[in-house]
Amino acid sequence: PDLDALAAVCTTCRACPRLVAWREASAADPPARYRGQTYWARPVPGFGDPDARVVVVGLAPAAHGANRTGRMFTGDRSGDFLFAAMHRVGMASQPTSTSADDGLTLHDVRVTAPVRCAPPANAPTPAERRTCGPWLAREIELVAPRVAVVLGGFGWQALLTTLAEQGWAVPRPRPAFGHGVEVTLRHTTQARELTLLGCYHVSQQNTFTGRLTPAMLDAVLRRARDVVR
Ligand code: DU
Ligand code: SF4
Repeated sequence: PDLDALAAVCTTCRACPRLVAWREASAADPPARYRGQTYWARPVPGFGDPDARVVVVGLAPAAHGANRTGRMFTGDRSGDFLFAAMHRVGMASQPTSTSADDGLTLHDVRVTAPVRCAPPANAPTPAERRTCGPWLAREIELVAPRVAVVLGGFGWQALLTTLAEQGWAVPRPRPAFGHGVEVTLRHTTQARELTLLGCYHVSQQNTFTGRLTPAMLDAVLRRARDVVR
């Protein structure tokens, strides 16, 4: 219920003028294959199990993916790669994620992003990252995950900033992002631990070139499950 309320408020946000313009401009100019579809064209909230012990932190909605379907990683190639892996390791009820009403459920996992509106060139500005930070912070607080699988350096930096602000002891200098990097943080006042697992982003740039293979992603997801076990 709290997460539903958070999603309801989040989806009305218009705090970043450039991204509000881009999410709407993308909706107004779909590629041929999506012509005639009604785009979501709003902030995209987190999706999945409200009690998840594992969160997957991406970057931002894709203009013609989540910005179209209204669900994280849904309706684009990145999501195809991610949800197929989640299904192989038993985290997702089906291998595909095509629309918000396709029946997909996630088990013990939630997918979210540090920036919730589609940015031009998949590149939010530092200011946009800061502006959107409280939405991620609130979601992390409500879900209280044990593990965060962080897809790419942008999400890594954004999450560490959020966690530091929430009272987690983040080492200085900050641990650098890398595929396979594993860092366990302690909270300064609560008896909690959170393990961050770095993973190359599931974008086509990485998956088409073989920089991130299905086996590599499966291994990170399996490691996430081992940590919570
Ligand atoms: O309304 P709801 O049953 O809380 O589910 C909202 C949304 O989250 C629905 O699309 C299924 C998904 N979900 C999930 O993926 N995994 C869960 O354990 C519970 C809900
Ligand atoms: Fe609001 Fe985040 Fe979208 Fe900016 S990116 S308008 S802060 S939801």
